[in-house]
Amino acid sequence: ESAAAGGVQVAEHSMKGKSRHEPCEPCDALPACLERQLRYNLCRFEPQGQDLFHALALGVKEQLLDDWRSTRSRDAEGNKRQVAYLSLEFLMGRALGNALLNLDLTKDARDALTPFAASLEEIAEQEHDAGLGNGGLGRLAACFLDSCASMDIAATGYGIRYEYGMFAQKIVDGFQIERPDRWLKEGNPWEVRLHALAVLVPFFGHTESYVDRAGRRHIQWVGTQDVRAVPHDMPVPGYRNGRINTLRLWKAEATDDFDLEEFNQGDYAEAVARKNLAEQITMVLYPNDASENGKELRLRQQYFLCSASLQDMLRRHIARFGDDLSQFAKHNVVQLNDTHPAIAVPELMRLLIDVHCLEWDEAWAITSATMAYTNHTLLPEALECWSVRMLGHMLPRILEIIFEINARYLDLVAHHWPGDADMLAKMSIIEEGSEPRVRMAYLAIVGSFSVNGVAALHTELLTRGLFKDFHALWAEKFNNKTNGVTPRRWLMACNPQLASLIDRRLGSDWRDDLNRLSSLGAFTSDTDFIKAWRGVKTANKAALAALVERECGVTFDTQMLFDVQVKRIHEYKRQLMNVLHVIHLYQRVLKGDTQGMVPRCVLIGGKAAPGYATAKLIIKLAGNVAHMVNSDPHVAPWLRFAFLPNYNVSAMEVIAPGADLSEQISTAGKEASGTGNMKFMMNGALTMGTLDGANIEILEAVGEDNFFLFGLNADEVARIKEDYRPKDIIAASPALSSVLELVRSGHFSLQEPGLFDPLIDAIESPWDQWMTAADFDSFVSAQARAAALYATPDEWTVRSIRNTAASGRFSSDATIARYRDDIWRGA
Ligand code: B1H
Repeated sequence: ESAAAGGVQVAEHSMKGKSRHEPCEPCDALPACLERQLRYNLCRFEPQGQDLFHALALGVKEQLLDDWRSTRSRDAEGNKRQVAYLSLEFLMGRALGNALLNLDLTKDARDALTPFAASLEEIAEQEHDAGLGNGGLGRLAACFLDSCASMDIAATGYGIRYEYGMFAQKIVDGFQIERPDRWLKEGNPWEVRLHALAVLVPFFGHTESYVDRAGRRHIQWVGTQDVRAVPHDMPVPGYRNGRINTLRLWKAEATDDFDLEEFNQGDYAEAVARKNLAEQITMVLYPNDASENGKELRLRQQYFLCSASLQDMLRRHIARFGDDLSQFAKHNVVQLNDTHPAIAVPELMRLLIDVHCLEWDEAWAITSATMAYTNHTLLPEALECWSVRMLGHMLPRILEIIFEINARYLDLVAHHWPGDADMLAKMSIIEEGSEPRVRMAYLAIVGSFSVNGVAALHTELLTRGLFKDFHALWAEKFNNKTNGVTPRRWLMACNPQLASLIDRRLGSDWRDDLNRLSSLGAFTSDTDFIKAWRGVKTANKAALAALVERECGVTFDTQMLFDVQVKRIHEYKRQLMNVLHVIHLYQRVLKGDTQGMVPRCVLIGGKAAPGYATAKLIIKLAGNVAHMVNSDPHVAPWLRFAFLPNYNVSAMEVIAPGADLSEQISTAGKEASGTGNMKFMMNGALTMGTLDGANIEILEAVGEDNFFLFGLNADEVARIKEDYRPKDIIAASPALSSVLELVRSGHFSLQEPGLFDPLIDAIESPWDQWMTAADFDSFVSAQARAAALYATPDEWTVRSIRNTAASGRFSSDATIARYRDDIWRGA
């Protein structure tokens, strides 16, 4: 059966027979379960390598299966609105520690491992990160899943089961090398493959119209090449509440409808081998954070995810309420994680009209009451546009529907701005030109009842700038939802020592409502508490130092200020400015100008998109500067510098607890929100930041005395852009001049003179969008203020406590509560 014609799943899931409601034997407690997994499942008698991890994970999965099943049936029978979080990325990291925390099984797991003389920490490290995302956007999706489950919201994450996740970064001679991330090679103990719930997704072919017996005209999408989408479910346990939500990841597989012609010619093996083309769809995650991919395979991934997920939602709805889809939006909401899944808008229209025989108007009412869109960036290079030609070839029926959506919507625009042809062209979903393109953000706005930004400033810039005209048309759609991070992974699990220190002072109520951390403010004159707090920080710094020693061969001293910037490498995030500051400190030490300096260890980590030459050159510069700094014994007492390879979720679990100072130094107006900033704050780091993204709200929450603010604000950046003269600024700054001169001189590229010239040229250019020169002196003096404060350890520690105390606002539970109340009404 063709997917386009029928849109039916390959096999209906049925639970005939008697097993469904019969209670079964309660499974063993974790220790016995672990033994059994090793013996009867893994068949290992002398566990080695990943064996114990696998056995433990399978054991934990077994412990949650009954709750998983009852969550599913409760949701299938209840009346809660179901949330579908559609995302091309879920940056989950490791699952074991988080599952043990949420299921309250940590002690059981330790007991279970005792006979094997293995520590839980050691075993947990065997798990491979699920790196199915690039950075903040993917990790936000993972934090949201944890919060939804913990807040008893019936939410399903729908994503792609990439065979290869985010590449592993190696540094060779200072250069980034990408290595494939075969995260599934030893199997994934958490996932459950559900072949029975597979669906077909159509591609290519063409459309035909026909008239049915009642005289109604219909469109048929025919001659399609169908790909099977097989769900692989991962459990998402809530925090000690018995809810187990689902992350449903689709894997692409070939269907069995082989080309008979090829068969008849005896090319059996070739015909089978050709089926691999279908499986390429879910082979690899595109590693371009905050920049467009534009590749045909990427569009296939997007449509594959959207079609499979919407078919799944429709099946569930019909199983619950029968064929009447009129109440679909009341019972379902789809949150689109950026425009990557925006093709869900026309796909839901197609399924409702072509497969479920609804009229356009009713289908549109349902679709536009179901979809909600989150925008995550204003950067023009990240705004997706798909060529009309490519869409017409790959998804002909979808393109027709997009044209129809656009035509009807432009009628509305014409009504609102009568006689304004420019407005029509400007606001059209189709960008005209020699190669017409579909503006996916516009499609998402038109098809959604809610459009949100991810921090107050970001939402303001969206409504005043990028989406100004849409705001004029539909002000009621726009709303802000400042990002957050889950306090389970980002405080309780990654920083157990700090969590238990807080328990000892506040009791454990804060674990259910992070706002209660504000009571820590009462202990900022308690010298014992200050001492204990610093003790925990020092222990965490030792763990971070051990990571740096192992990965970089650089020795960090826990007495020194730990100054950390970890995130994707991008010009707008200005790692380059951070490196220039390191060079500035290095020059001061060489000159003997150490008055007021404080010994400091600087750490930078992050991946560059493989095709992003400038970002890769910044990594190389960081490595070369680190080499010079670290090999000079005169510098060692004052300054150490390391570039940490392969920064990922698991690394952050060590880094955030061990940082003193968190670098959030993007050019104002460019970082939509940031979420790393929140993880650092929660773990008691002070922020060095610009007035950008959520930094503004962090500053507001913690107060100016507890935050190092510097640089231009977003309005100033926009204003100065008109007449930006970095050369004059550099000439007026002795610090910046001498730093740039030293780089220019080849001091950090003795073998390759001129290697870093492109980086310096960019700073000196009047077109430098990132305005490094404009902010440099302000950055240096904010860094000096940080050093001065660090010289008074108790003063610093008090501010560290205040940062954690004020971090409750940035729990993703608070964020999700607002999604639920304002957007997901009824969830
Ligand atoms: C963010 C992206 C992104 N914004 C395109 N946009 C991608 C865009 O592969 N692609 O095509 C991947 C990612 N990612 C980030 O979202 C923002 O830069 C952060 O500021 C923000 O905190 C995060 C979560 O909202």
